[in-house]
Amino acid sequence: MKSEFELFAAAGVPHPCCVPSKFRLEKLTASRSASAARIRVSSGSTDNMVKLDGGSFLMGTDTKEGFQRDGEGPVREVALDPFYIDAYPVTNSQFVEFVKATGYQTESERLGWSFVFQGHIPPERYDELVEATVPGANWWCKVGNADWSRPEGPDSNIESRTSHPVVHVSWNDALEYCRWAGKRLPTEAEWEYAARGGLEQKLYPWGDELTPDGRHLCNIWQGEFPVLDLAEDGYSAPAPVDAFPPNGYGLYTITGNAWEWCQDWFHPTYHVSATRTNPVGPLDGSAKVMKGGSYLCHKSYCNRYRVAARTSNTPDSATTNISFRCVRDV
Ligand SMILES: [Cu+2]
Repeated sequence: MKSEFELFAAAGVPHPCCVPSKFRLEKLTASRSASAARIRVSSGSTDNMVKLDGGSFLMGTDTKEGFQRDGEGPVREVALDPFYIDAYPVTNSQFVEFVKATGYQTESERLGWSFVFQGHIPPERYDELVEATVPGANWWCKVGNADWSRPEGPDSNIESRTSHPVVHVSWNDALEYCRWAGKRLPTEAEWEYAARGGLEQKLYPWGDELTPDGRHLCNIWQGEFPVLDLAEDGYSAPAPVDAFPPNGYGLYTITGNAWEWCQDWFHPTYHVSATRTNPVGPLDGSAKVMKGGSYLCHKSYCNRYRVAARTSNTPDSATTNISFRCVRDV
């Protein structure tokens, strides 16, 4: 019998090293009906949001750092209406408020497991906690009862992590949070425009140099993945959402730290001929766009902490390095 992980590969779901997939067909069907067209939402509070003017910007990259197979190119001019975006990713304490108000159970809770990074599991508890690993990416462990409030499984908690991005949230979970907050997920174009912070065609939200004057400006992996994390940036797991200086638009930890869900379905080439005014991505797909990279990204295999980088995951997937932030219309 095929393992569930082998089934993802058989279904042709993108499966990059740093974000494993859960992939349940019935969840995919439900997500498809929820996400086909442009939505406009403007009821939520604008506290801790930044209003961006929109207008035209150059999206994507044609540089050698870009992954052409991901569809990072070609560079194209995209026009956006003004919108508000959260200055920070949604934190654990904000997610607590949402769950208290609604009683919402995340997909990881209902499913009874999630993906935990091997380096966060105490070696002496590995055999007890790890039910399976992902073939070809065995640093991803299936851990029972791991979820947003117990990120490393039973006995773990978020008490000292109230200002960290909420993790183990699927795209479907993120959508429920947005609905409650009177907001929505950013489109990929909105996310990238915001992440660029007003700079044109730079690799990172602050410029082209990863560590200007030796300073770390985002939380990614230093050392040898996946065995040695030197944590030279100060963190070997998600950092508080305000751990690094903001970009030119006042947005914090927009790259590195945790991947951020976008509204759009992922396709490697759809955008080449699609509309360039308020684009929302393909009408259908099997995986949702994620942007920004995470604390597990390293240039030796995945320098997707660049603003033009993109990856994807099925809308029911969740890991210790996926989070989101919200936008709302003006
Ligand atoms: Cu990565």
